[in-house]
Amino acid sequence: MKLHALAIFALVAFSAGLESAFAEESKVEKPNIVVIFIDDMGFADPSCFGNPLIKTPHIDQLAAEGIKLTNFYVNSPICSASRVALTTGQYQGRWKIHSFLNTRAGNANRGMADYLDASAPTTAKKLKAAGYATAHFGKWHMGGGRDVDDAPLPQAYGFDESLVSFEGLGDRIIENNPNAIERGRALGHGKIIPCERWERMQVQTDRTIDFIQRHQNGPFYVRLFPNDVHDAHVPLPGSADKFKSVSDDPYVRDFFAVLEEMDKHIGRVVSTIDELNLGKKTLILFTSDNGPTDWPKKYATGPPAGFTGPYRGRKWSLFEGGIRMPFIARWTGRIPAGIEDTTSVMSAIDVSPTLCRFAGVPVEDDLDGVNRGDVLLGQPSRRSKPVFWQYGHPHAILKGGKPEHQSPTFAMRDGRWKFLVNPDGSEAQLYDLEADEGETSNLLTKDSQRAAAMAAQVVAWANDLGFAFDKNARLTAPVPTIAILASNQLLRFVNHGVKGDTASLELNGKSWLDLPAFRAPKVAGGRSLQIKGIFQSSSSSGVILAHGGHQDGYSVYLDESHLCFVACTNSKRSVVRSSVPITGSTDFEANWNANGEMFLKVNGKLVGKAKAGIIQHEPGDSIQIGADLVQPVGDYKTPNHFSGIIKTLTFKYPNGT
Ligand SMILES: [Ca+2]
Repeated sequence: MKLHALAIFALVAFSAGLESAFAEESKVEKPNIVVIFIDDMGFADPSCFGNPLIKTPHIDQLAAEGIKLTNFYVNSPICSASRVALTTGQYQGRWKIHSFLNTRAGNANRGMADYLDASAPTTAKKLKAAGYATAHFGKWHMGGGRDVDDAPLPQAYGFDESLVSFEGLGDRIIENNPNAIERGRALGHGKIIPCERWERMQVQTDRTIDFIQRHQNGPFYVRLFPNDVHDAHVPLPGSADKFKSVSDDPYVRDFFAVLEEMDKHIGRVVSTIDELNLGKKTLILFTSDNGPTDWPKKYATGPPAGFTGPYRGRKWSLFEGGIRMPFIARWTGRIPAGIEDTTSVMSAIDVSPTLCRFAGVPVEDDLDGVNRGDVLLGQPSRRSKPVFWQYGHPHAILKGGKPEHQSPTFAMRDGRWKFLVNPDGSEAQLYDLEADEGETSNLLTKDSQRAAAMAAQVVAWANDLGFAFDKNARLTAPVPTIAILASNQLLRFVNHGVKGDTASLELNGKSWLDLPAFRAPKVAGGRSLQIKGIFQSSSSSGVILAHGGHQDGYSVYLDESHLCFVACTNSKRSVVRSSVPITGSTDFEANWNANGEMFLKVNGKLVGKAKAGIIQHEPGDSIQIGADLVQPVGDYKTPNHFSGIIKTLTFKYPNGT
């Protein structure tokens, strides 16, 4: 009797299983798919996500006809890396694209590939195999351009048609100036179409519309990846004037004009779909690749353009403003119109498996992303796995232009919890995003057990991806820092007792600033270096700054009132020393160029030079201001503290990364 009941139960369960499998099979609709991926658009740039100053009526209309997700994340706060994750459904670290793709040397220096390996899984390959017509129009930045001429064309990743821009190969639009066109032509592989910056989105949208019209019988998969709204913002001359009443800053007005133009072209794509009566057959996704720009120099004239709403951080940050993006999905009749999901976490790596499931295409087991189709169709759910991020040393040193925007290297989101930490355990931060969306209240010490458990998960993920992480590191909360300008970014030095601020550092003979090695810009291999500042010392000796030791490193220091610039290359020490003693407030500039020559200027005059050669290995340890710790670079004893004032200290790495 018992057996019989079980058998019936099994039979019922089996047929129910069959039924649901059948139902699932019959549900496959092979929708057309349009993916719009804006460049550097902030969470609150579309007015439907909170733009406080201007309207984006076409994006708003799209949102009103579909679903808005407010917990959608890209997998990197920078272009190339974010694009690889979206394209493959895998964390970009698996393909060694951790930051933006640069020149060959720039990629090699950061341990990065020159392009996405053509064997990577892509949505386009899978949809093409299932009968979709496929195309990519717009910014590529997954290989090709600059001096990289051997990257595969978009066709190698499953796209029948493509038109890219300067960061890609194949037919491409190139900025309309002779040098850019010449550089583009030199790479070969495709037709060069000269184009003004303000015309790019028009051209990219025209191609998208043409493709949709030609393939209206479907199914089609088309990606529109505009170069807008990345800076520099160059709108059609005169078109920004209308924003004079909105902003006094011409730079912000230009951004608004570019944003408005972008919005208009989104409207053209959606109208095309509706005019062809394809709304019920077409899934449209709209989002951005990372947060809005955050160059330190922009803060000199006002805040940089682009809005992140309530979120902390911008581009180059793993705080929410760098990675949480406005997301809209529209599929007329399938996605309820005008709804908003404020709880379900979805990530860019989920897009590929989600689209493939809608298209009835098998999804590999080794994708990091998960199918979030139900969420898009209006059924909120918890993501089955946490989302992880890595952005920073040694692959990327670009960080935000405000100290509080700069995040640790690793991050993790699991349900309502966000955890961030550096590979040495420093700057550990735990936030409850439901209670604290601005990431202001660090719960590390209040909920240390949760933090430790999340740290263990980050370590396991880092191991899986091949990132270095000290699993025995003690988690420590952020400590006070002082930011020093280095080329186009702020380097955040840990403050050990220094008074004052970025503009004027007061050192008392015991205090110093320390830039952890994982934040230190690289100098090996002939990267040029320039250090400038003004100092007034209250003693005759002391280190102004030092990086490294007697094997490889450099320092600027006072020795018996003579200013010295020393470099050690492969244990050979070269010293440039001012012949005249230094008194009072003194301007200095220390240069070490790519040919290995050192120059020291005092009060604008060259006081000495030397041929030091080139460092072959990174100094390895931290950069110190006001001391030389661990191993001395110069002929002095550690720590050789400086006492006095150092003003407007800046670093430049003219050909660094
Ligand atoms: Ca970008």
